[in-house]
Amino acid sequence: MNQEKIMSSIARLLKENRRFLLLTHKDPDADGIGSMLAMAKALQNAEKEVVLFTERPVLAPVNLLQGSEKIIQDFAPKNGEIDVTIVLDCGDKDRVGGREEHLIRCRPVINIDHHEVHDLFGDYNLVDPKSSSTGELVYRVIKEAGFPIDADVAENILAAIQTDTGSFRYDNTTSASFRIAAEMMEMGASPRQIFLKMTEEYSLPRIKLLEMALGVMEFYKEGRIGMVTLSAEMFEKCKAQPEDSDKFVDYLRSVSGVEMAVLVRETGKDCYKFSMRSNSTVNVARLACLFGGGGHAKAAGFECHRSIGALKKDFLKEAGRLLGDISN
Ligand SMILES: [Mn+2]
Repeated sequence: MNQEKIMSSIARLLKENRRFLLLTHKDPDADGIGSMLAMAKALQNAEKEVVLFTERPVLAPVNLLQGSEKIIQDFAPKNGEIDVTIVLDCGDKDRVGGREEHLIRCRPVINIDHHEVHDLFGDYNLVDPKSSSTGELVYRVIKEAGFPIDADVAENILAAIQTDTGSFRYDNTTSASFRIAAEMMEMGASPRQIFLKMTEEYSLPRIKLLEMALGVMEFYKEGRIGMVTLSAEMFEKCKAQPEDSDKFVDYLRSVSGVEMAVLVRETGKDCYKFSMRSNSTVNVARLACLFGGGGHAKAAGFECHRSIGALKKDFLKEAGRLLGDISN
């Protein structure tokens, strides 16, 4: 099925059904939650019933988005209680967090996403890696279904696009992103308000952790790879939470000559999460795939259960190979 056909099938499903379950990936970001909230409000505006579910309560700053208080963590659907499940911004069935995985048995499942690596787990997969964000795709679906866009829908769509494009700075920004953003502003969304909501004042633990992170920067392959490894002990020392290291990878990325920035975080005993950003044509999603992860060409990640020494060695070998392919 081509994209237009999928789009119209999805729009029809939305119009013809009444009870929807909305899910996103675990540790959701503003694109996941913004897409969920925009879709939910648009469906409600069309007299539909929605259940918004995440396994864990949504954290700051994403919980500041309009309507996030409607997201619940306690839901076990009875037979026939849900007509359609919509999974947003999730390219991998395993990334739909623990209990959500049970929930995606409420079929049919619509999958709306823009990840490059994708296992197409839905019955209807609207997957477009060229889209800056899932928010942009949600906008197109809402338009296709003819549901009205109010100020709340607009705020959430703009928040999704604005954050996934790094405020329209990243390579994934297209003229379509600006057009949709402009329309959302006309509907009442404010980029300034979204910026203020999404960029909370930084906590002291975060700054202490940042100080440590900058102190342990490492560079490999003639400075083309920049890496920071944060141990669980470092988080403990700073009394920092995992989300406090969000965006640290951008510091590495800003170092002249760095083509690939990598933030490694210890998530458990001999368990590490790698977040990668590409500054060049190197496709980090391909690298993530080799280690069982996924993502986009410019931003990807994976989690691995191994000792850090062996893991780093293997990672640098594969990363070096990928960089070698580029320079040749
Ligand atoms: Mn996204």
